[in-house]
Amino acid sequence: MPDHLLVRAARGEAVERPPVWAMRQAGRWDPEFRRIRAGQDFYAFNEDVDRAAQATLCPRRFGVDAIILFYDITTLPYAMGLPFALKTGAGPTPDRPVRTPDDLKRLNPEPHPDSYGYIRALLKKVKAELGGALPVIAFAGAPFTVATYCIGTGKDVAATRRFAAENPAVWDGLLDRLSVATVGFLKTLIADGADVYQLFDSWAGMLDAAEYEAWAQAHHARILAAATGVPRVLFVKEGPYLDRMASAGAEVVSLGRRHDLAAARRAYPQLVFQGNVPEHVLRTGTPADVEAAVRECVAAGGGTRHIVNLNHGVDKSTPVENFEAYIRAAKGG
Ligand code: 1CP
Repeated sequence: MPDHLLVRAARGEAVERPPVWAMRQAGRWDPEFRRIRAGQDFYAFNEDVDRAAQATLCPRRFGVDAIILFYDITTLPYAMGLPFALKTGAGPTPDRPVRTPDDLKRLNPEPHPDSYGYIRALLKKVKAELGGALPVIAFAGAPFTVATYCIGTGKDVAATRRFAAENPAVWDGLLDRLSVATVGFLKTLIADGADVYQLFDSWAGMLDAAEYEAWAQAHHARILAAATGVPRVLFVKEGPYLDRMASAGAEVVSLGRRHDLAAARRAYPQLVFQGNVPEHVLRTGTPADVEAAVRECVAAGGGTRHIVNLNHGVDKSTPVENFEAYIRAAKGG
């Protein structure tokens, strides 16, 4: 079986057209996903491998060029010993947020692969069902973004800063443990056959340059240096520090709207860029608006060293016909 379009593009090879997928493609914007998910507790649903596989494969019917596994960035700290519940409006919330050195000690930096055995089983099942037709993307949250959920602050960066200032040893220890665990987790999924992985540092784009260096960049570099063997994508939601992202060690950098795709390609010819169709056009525009935005992106992407994606995840209010237009236009239809 020849290598997948997405894998070839991620390696920088000449391709017939740029591949397309979307962050958060398996999600609540899709009525089929909502039907399968049917209000069950998020983490219990995820451990039900048959149904999690159905959720993972939902976007296949739209013609995407890759399938991202259905789990969450909090799945790993859950396996490390920190249970979460998904609360409406608040996102993943730990039953007992990490506060003290003792809380930290309860987080196992080397969880046994059986503790996330349902993710490994999901990967195996999804690969079997795809029969090689599409590549499978595994992912992890980067330590900074995952740590914000472990301490219970999420995207409230002011509250995260306060926690780090008041509990520097717990904060640094938490980032460290998450880094170690993330490397082990990704290496396991690579050995199990994941074709690509993406590291999501969604909230690190709100950090100042010094914080970014210590809390984001250092950990990206460490993880990307250790978990190798497949193409790697680094995503920071509207990340401002392109130069740092470009030197973290990932072959592919996911680009937001604050950067110009054609200019980024000229500045970093050795990299592959992913992005950067504006998510809000899918959420609020017409199918014709979406097609125009995709065509503009494909032109700026120059045909190679480009993976079509959004600047961030598909919003839950996105109309299905706009997602269809997104894929159709990326494929030149
Ligand atoms: O009921 C549901 O189904 C809840 C929605 C949901 C979904 C579909 C959550 C809760 N997690 C997921 C799965 C998920 N999460 C995937 C796999 C599916 C896919 O991408 O198609 C991925 C890659 C994630 C990653 C994730 N979770 C990120 C990074 C990406 C991003 O959007 O920036 C983050 C920040 C989270 C946290 C999270 N998980 C869920 C919620 C509601 C949130 C909070 C997000 C926020 O506050 O914006």
